[in-house]
Amino acid sequence: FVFKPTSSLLFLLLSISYSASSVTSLTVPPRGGAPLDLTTTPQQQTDGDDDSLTYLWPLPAEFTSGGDTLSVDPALTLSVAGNGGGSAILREAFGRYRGIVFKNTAGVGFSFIRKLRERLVSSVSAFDVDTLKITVHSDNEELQFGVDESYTLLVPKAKESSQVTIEANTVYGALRGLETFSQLCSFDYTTKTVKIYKAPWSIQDKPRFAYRGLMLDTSRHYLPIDVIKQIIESMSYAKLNVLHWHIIDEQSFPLEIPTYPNLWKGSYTKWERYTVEDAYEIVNFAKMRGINVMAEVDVPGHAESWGAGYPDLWPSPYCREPLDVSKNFTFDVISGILADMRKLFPFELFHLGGDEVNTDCWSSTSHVKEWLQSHNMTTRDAYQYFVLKAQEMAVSKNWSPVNWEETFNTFPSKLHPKTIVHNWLGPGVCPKVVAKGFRCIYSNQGVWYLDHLDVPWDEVYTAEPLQGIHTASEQELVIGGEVCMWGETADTSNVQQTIWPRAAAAAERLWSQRDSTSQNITLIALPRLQNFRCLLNRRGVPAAPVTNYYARRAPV
Ligand code: CP6
Repeated sequence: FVFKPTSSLLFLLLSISYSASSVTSLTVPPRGGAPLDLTTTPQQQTDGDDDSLTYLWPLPAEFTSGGDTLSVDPALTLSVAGNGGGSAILREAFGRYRGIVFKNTAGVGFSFIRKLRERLVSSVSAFDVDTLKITVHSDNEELQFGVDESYTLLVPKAKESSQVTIEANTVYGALRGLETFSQLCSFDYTTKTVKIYKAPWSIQDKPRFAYRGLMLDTSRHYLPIDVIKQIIESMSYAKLNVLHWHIIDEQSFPLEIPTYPNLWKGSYTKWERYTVEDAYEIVNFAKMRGINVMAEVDVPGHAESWGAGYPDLWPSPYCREPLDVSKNFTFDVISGILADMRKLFPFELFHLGGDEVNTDCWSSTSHVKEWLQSHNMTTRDAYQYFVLKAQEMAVSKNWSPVNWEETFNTFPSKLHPKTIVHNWLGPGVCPKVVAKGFRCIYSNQGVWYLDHLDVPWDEVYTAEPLQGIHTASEQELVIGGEVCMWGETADTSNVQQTIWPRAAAAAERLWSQRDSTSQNITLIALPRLQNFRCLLNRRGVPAAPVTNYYARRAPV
């Protein structure tokens, strides 16, 4: 006797298992027409009049798609190949993405479903796709600046193969491919299965810029480790790859520095501070997601909090900023901080600040004034002296120094040749920086400062880091851009809503090819950004609405 299950018995079993999932309806009005269901793809829409609309964010460099719909096995198996196939980074990422893609099919162990299926249906798969094969050519897991993040993602035609393939040179390219794969997978609330629409897919992808950053400020408001981790996780959804950690500023010094243990007396409270282990955990968490952490020690301005533990760093108790340029002790402390931080931050870029330096305390404090006179320096000379000395320390530790643009604006020819200039004062400086042969990061405050709540998504999106730079050799010196989340008005309660979705607008500008982000953005970008914002919400990230309701109606 051979037990032959009917399909209705199998269906009954499965529907019992899936009954716990909830149904969510997400709709957005398209160009004056009927509501567009964003849980599906345009191919499924009855009015599907625009095949080019694809819900991927950021858009891949090159892709083609077809008209097939595939179901994906919730027991999707990972199969690896290549020298880097054994990577723990890859294996853990697959586990995370399986959790995301099959979130709504959860409640039943994956292996249980697989075994059930294999027992009952023998060799015939109930799903079109049951394997994700990932080939990683290199086993080098160093996450350095400019690491190869390219990948190829192939989804087969229906009935042609049950395997989706990702091929990448590095494990970090494979991570980007996994994210794209997860965005191709949609949960179908009717059948309670995961589907890939518009197969076959052929995607060849790589970033336009190597540096795609988000800055977090943990000095004005402390951010708990878990919140920082959530933000890092969400950065990987948008393919951002640098967390610029503005750890310290004048308001608080929350990081433990073993060589100068009194420094974190400048933290707000003993609960609002990071141990060395905390920092290590953040760096490692980011690395597992292909994200580098660039730490910042902002000198000589924005450093008043250092004096809570070492008041000698202040010119005087009555005049506390910038750091006292006249004392060797100041540079001993900076050197100690950098030595401790070098062990924590393997990224080859390190931010030394240098912004908004008001030297009044130097000229008004008698011992500093005397020092300036005896060294025949103006306050401007002393600012240059300080910045260059800090740069030398960072370079000697094998870092490329990054400085806010004031350093370039004040003494452009004196900066260390390895310097990367970080723009913020309007759009104009990167053309000048690259003309002088320095590298540049674009963060024009008019559009990429996220605490400027009045800047709408489309102004973030259309900001162009290469604006005004016309030769290929100069364009190459713009390594990318960064959105900045300053902390004066943001803490745990609102920081993610302030970052997202506008950081995603910048993320596509930085990842996708320039021509694909120069289309009619209301048609090509807005519906996908609306969808990406919903994706963030579905993944548990509290991203704010993209626009007010009426503004999201496209022109009729
Ligand atoms: N803190 C530090 C800040 C700012 C900068 N540096 C800042 C300045 C102006 C605006 C927003 C932020 N809060 N350390 C400038 C780089 Cl509008």
